[in-house]
Amino acid sequence: VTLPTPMHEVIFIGLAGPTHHYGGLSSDNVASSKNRGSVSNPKLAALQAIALMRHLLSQGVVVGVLPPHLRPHLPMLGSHTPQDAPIELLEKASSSSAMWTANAATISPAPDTQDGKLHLTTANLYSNLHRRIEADITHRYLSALFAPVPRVRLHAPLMPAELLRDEGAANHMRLCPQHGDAGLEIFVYGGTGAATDPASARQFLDASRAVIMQHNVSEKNALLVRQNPAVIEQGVFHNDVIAVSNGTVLLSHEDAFAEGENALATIRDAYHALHPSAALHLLTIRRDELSVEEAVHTYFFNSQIVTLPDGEMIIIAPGEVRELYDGKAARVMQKLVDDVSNPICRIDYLDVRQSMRNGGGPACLRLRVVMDGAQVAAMRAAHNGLVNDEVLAQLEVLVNTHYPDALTPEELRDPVLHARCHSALSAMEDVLKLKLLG
Ligand code: SUG
Repeated sequence: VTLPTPMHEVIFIGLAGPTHHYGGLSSDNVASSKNRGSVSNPKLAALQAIALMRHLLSQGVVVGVLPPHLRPHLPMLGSHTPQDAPIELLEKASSSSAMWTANAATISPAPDTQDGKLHLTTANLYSNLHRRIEADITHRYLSALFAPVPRVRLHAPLMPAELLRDEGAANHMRLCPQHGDAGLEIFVYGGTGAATDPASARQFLDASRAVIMQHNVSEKNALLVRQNPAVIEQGVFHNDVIAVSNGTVLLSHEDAFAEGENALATIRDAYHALHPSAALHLLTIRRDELSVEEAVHTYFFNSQIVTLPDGEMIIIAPGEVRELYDGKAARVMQKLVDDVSNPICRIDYLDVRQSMRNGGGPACLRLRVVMDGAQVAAMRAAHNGLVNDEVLAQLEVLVNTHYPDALTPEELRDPVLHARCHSALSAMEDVLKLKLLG
């Protein structure tokens, strides 16, 4: 199969919705549990995502947006109204968690698949009720975004079942010389269904296998790697809290994988079987440089490593990396930049604190989709899901108009808030030229 060139890595950023709040809904997620009940700022959360999109655009990246879902999710409330529903139920039905688009889907770019198509599988997010309700709506959004794009196969979420727990790209990494070359896709799973699985394992082996199969990823392009069960219990609920990849770089903590150094050796061998003499940078952070606990609190690994049009790489890190532990994590990161033997040449710190307080860093907020030039052009022609400065300015206006700037969980009952959710999405439909409501 010959692929149209050039290939772009398109980065879709998730936009927080007007009900973004701190309900402490993910018990395995340290930040979410810790900030339970505190006052959120939905407007600021959305503006921070827009600033992230603007920053990526300014670096020459092709940027898309994944809009928020209409909340509260009324079917979840059953016979209740938002006014009389038990607060725990209303919180779940009102979560803005679709903003973490690393969990929206798993992506296999065309160069890795046997049919030469771009494959996406919407994640079922089975593990948590407040996230499970995202799957249908995300699938509808992805269908609308990708409908006009040629050579795409979007797969429905895997059956919502214990053994098929799937949290999408947060547990998926890809190594390749250039984005348009054949990649090694690394599927990291935390559970197998065994009694010894960590209670909070969110990605199961059978789900990863099913995705590999339906994406038609060739055997030589896919690797299954087991996450270290011990770190899952220390707050590493997704692989992207302890490892991140881009192009020829895999940055991981020495405690990330169950098989430790052997996992890295397997990755190296599989990569060189695809690209025998190509460079590969396996950058490992030792626990005496940064403990797992420090990694979990700073979200050091939940950074976005991005290849710029000139081929250099930057790392977009959350401000917490430099603010916590007296800047210890920032010094570790700076050492990576100073080391000229790897392609990472700059750190850009971004403030995504509203999201961070729910356990979502820069890497959680993005879904990477490698597309060819014709696919990007087809998408641009059909709607405004791929943003430019003008679209971002319009999104900013509607966020400033419709979003509250302070919200406690109890205020989720406010009927005015529900009206605002609806009008925000309706305004977003006009800006993005996409159907989002029902
Ligand atoms: O699933 N937080 C999300 C954070 C997801 C981060 N994503 C990645 N690591 N890729 C989660 O735990 C908390 C919502 C709340 O408490 O209201 C929440 O769902």
